[in-house]
Amino acid sequence: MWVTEAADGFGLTVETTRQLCHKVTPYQTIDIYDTVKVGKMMLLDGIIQFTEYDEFAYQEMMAHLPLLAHPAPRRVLVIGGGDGGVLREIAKHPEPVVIDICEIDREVIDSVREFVPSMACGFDDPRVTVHIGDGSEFVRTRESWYDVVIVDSTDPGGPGEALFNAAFYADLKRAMTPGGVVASQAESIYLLPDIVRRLCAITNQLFRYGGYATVLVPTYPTGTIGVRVASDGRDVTVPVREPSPELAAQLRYYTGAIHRSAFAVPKFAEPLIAAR
Ligand code: SPD
Repeated sequence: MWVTEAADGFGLTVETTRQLCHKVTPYQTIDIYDTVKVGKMMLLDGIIQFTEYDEFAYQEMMAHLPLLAHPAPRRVLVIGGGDGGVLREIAKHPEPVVIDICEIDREVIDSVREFVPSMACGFDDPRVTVHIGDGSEFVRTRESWYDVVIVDSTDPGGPGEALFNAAFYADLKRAMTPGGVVASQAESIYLLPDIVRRLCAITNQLFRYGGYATVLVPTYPTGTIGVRVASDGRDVTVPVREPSPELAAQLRYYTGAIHRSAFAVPKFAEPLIAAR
């Protein structure tokens, strides 16, 4: 059976062998398949969130870009990210003492725990505390607390909608320590340029430094996705620390060289990234 993500006038089709999970929750539908080529694959509301084949690229860049752009990230927050992949990457760092996650849909966590342990292992780190709730409300409960915030959202339109507006980012900035770094799922410059522009405009208004990093992920439509990284503290396009040998040995995508090169954008995308 071929399963297609079809959205925004574009599609990406994957050959599956078996459906492992189908749930309808108050927030979204959750589907997990086994596939011929790309391992287990999870979709939320019909949109591919990860496949085991290439998820490392996205999770590594979402986590290591902001963590290695901060000199000493002790408290880290993930908003969304209920599949655990970003947590798994954060847990490879010794510096954080607090790793909080706020995921709106407990069923995402439970489904991944049951069917995709290679992702859900991120929840096993003792520094991780899980909060079930709306991330846009959660950030209002903290002030000057997190050194790094990672917004691992779905696309706007579903439960992720609230994570793409200016009020959310203003609250999020208040929840961050001075010089804190935020990294957000920032869509594809080819598929959703208006969303890229909106996210960059919001964060350009709030933060002094920023950049849009391209990540190669063949199972996202167009084969690329972006990570928007921003901070008031320093230029986030250059790592302040290199990965330790222990960390580097566990990585398949992120290197210091990738960090320094990923923020170069093609000419047509320059106005999107500079938007205000
Ligand atoms: N267009 C798909 C965007 C998916 C972003 N979230 C992925 C979650 C992986 N942790």
